[in-house]
Amino acid sequence: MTAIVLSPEVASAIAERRAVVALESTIFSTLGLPSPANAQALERCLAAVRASGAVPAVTAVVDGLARVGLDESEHERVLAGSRKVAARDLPVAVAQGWSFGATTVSASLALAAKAGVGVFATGGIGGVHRGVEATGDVSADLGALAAHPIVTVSAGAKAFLDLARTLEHLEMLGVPVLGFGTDELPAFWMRTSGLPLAHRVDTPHEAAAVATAAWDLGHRGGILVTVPIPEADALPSELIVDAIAAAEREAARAGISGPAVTPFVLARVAEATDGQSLPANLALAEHNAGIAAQIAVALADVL
Ligand code: PSU
Ligand code: MN
Repeated sequence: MTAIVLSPEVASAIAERRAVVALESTIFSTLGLPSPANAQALERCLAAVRASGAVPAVTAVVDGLARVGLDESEHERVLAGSRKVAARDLPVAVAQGWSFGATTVSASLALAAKAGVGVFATGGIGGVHRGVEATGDVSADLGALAAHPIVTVSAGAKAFLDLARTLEHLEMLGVPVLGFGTDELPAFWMRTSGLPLAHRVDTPHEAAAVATAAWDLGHRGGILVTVPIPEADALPSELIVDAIAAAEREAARAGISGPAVTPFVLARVAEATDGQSLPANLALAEHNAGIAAQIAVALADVL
């Protein structure tokens, strides 16, 4: 039988009901951030989780095994990784023994749920892509948020998505979306999107309380906690809006579609902003990891 392999540290933390935060690996692979930003992002996220008193658990497929919690040498393989594993790919990657697969939010949530991890952090979730009327492109991340009982912490969804439709889709799926210290959906590199959220919390304990209420009430899925990028790291919207428009025109011209869209647009936005998008991306990922750890600690107290 194929099982998920937990690192010894993650296994004992779960057994002892200590706080654990799962982290996806796509953002730290070559698909998410260019080197050396990816290594810096990984290091800062791991440190942020530990600084707030939780154990980090990076998810990935390594040598055909579904893994939750990696050691140093395996972190190196994440940084070099270039094969994307979303939820639909996960069983194939394991059955066919892929040497390495970087798990997206959807695959990471599946692994974290199976391992018994209750909190997950990422930069920005995938969502409904612009032009969905023609392409039908909706990230598997949304269905995974609804399917697994996990608190996901993100800076909203990536700003090149159709954020209004992404929110509608989450509503349809019954996923509670909370603004963390905000009344608006954050837009990844920017603190606001202009889209009001139905619900707000201001502390990790309040977020944990919503999660426990959801699960007590029989909610089978997760909740999404959306955290604005720290003020000092946010990018001006003019810069980002223009960079996204240029990236999208290029993606259309180059005929990019499917799973290649997100890595392509992220890379082009980094170029178009002269690399200014990268420190922002790092800062928001680190910030989310720390908030996720605080929520995991709060959950460990009440569960
Ligand atoms: N956010 C980032 N960098 C990333 C991603 C999100 O800042 O690399 C990745 C995540 O792994 C997310 C995936 O799950 O993009 C969504 O891809 P798609 O749009 O193909 O579903
Ligand atoms: Mn897609």
